[in-house]
Amino acid sequence: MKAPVTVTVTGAAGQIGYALLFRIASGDMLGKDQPVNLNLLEITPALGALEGVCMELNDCAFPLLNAINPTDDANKAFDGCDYGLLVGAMPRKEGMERKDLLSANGGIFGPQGKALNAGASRDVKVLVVGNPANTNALIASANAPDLDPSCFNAMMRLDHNRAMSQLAEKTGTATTDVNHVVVWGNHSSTQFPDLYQATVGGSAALSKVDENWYKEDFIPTVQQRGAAIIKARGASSAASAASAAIDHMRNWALGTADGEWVSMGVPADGSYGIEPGIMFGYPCTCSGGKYEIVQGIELNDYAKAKLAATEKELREERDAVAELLG
Ligand code: NAX
Repeated sequence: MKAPVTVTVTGAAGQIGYALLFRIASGDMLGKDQPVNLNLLEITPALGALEGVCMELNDCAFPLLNAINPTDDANKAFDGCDYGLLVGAMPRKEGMERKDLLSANGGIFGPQGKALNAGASRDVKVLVVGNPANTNALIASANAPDLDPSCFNAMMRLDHNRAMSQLAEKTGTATTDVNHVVVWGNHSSTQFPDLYQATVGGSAALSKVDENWYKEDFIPTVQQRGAAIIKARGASSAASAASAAIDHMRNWALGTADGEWVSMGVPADGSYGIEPGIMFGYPCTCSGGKYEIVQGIELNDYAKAKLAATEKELREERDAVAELLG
């Protein structure tokens, strides 16, 4: 058996946390041969609820769960952290402007970035789930100057999985037949779910569905899936978000299959004309614990315009939190 690694989850008593922790502890994220220590961060008023979650984790008697450390102290939570899932965030409240939401979250992700900088493993993998995920990831990274920016990702995987599933359903295939779907840009309604490279059973997806369905039905369905779930369930997506976080981390840590692409929010590096300084959803492959942005995709004018719109939104978000970026 391997030595245990430390996984820190913030917002651990929330609804995504509840769907996430049991899967991490059962080995779905890092493999059935990888013991884990769970460092669980919550705000002080939620420590009681978190205690209940810890009781349930214990009651599962998971063979891979080495230790559980609940706390309301970010420095303790991130001490020795190998994998960080930053789920806890300030929800948008009635009448709150986007700028207020961004700076309220800055008050969470700035200090968490500093705590990661102080105590985490130097090749920690941090996935930001809490919204606005891309800009929260940027804030955390900017506050962790001693960690390489590539240690920080934002979650686009739920959008990616939603796109895969919509395409499989439309074409009467399984998600395992679908590949090279990309969700570019921001985890918001400006995201661009791209089917121009996508394949279904090895053939071009757009030879199997008509372009009108793609642009008028598929894209808005994927972009607005979160709102549709809230309407149907009366609560925001939690199990699917947790599952996407597991998928993202598993691929990042253990690799993607040969030829498989996954969408990851990563620091822009100039690829596809996106200037550095924002966290942008790109097609990626992973191996040896590192991600790489897929290069060489030809973007048509439609795709270029969509990328420009989501890039613009991310730059505006970044500018709105400029004072938090050091
Ligand atoms: P919940 O409100 O159920 O849980 C959030 C938890 O975070 C609460 O228990 C709260 O006490 C805790 N928290 C708040 N501030 C904290 C802090 N400073 N340190 C530690 N914990 C803190 O929300 P949930 O449904 O679990 O969603 C969590 C976040 O995920 C939200 O920001 C949500 O918008 C975001 N989502 C992101 C998705 C993505 O694809 N990137 C999709 C799903 C989800 O909407």
